[in-house]
Amino acid sequence: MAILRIIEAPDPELRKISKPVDGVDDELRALMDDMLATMYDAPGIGLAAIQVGVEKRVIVMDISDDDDKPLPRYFVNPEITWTSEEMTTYKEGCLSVPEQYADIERHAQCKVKYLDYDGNEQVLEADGLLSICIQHEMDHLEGILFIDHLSGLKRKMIVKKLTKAQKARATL
Ligand code: GNR
Ligand code: NI
Repeated sequence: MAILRIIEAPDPELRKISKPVDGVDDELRALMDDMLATMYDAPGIGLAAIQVGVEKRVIVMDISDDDDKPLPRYFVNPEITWTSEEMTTYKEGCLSVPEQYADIERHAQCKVKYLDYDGNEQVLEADGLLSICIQHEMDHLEGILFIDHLSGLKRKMIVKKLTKAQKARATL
């Protein structure tokens, strides 16, 4: 297993629309293993393949509490088939937008259809943090970041901070 480099905004790679995969084979499972290791190492609760530079509709996730045993989840070619009218707001962060957090409004519940680690079709009804995280990761597959849900000014301030931090690191 390998820890992969996580791409950070404003890298244009993050704006790509990820492509469906043909099916789940050993090569894709190896990618999902590396993504999960990268996510745990970061640490984060979700990771989309495009965040490690792979343009595939693949997501890994684990929202279990640190004290509980790990509960890795794998979503291949996920599709949201239903969202609730009820909305919810949560302070989100993103491994590709380091150290920036903002309240984001999303659907409180959603249903998602996907292939699991073994390539079997699954449907999942999610609420709470799971529902939020699924919508956050689905956005990545469309090249959308959580900061895109903010007003122009708030977004610009965050992008400015990121660019400044990157420049500071580059001159070290
Ligand atoms: O680790 C993460 N935490 C998080 C918190 C609130 C809402 C969404 C997330 S996902 C994020 C990891 C990440 O960037 N996934 O794309
Ligand atoms: Ni993210």
